[in-house]
Amino acid sequence: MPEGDPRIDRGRSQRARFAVWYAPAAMNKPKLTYFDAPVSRGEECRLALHLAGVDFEDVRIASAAWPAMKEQMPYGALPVLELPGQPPLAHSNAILVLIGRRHGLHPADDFEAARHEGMMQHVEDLRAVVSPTIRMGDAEKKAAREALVAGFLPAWARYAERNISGQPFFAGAKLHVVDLKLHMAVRWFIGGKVDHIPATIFDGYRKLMGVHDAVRDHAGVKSWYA
Ligand SMILES: N[C@@H](CCC(=O)N[C@@H](CS)C(=O)NCC(=O)O)C(=O)O
Repeated sequence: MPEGDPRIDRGRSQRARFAVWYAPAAMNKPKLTYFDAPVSRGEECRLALHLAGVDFEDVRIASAAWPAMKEQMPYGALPVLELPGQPPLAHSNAILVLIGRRHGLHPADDFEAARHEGMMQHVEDLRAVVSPTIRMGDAEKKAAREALVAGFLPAWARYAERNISGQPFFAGAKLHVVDLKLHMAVRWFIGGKVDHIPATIFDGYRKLMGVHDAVRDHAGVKSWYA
């Protein structure tokens, strides 16, 4: 095939470039790598794969093993999805959108898809603000989280609420990957395990809590935890 021929295997040349830092292992089924905890970005990707009916290898990394692996990851973080014959894919939203597109869990309409992706970014914005408080000492953490309770978190929930267009899920009767992401974000706080943030923080946001509850009660989600 001549260079520039549309039939050229662009995937192959892309994989060759990745091979500089990533040596693909022989694999015959998708592999999702994340930390050994049923939370956050990794768990929402596991749930998406499970709901999509994908038979995947669920690789769980112990914290102690992570420093030695970090540089091997595309962006030095997890989750990472590996598909047979492809370079590893990082960033939870990219992973979720790919799974969603391939398995009917993300809108086919491009504008509606972008609207879902906007909400998925809104969840990432929340994580970017709250996650740094995890590593703070007690006094600093208390002050930072009390400030979040007074300002950022209610504002975040208000913006989420105003953009949820359907019921019980983000866009109506059907669950999409955005719902998994919203569920995981809300679940983080309402379990009452985040010090200095009341478990009731999102109580006044009916649609947001509705998405959380509808995902929790979804048969496919229940079967993942069964
Ligand atoms: N934008 C990335 C963020 C990934 C990220 O920060 N992952 C965390 C775990 S949720 C991580 O790998 N932390 C360990 C580290 O950064 O060394 C995504 O959406 O996946």
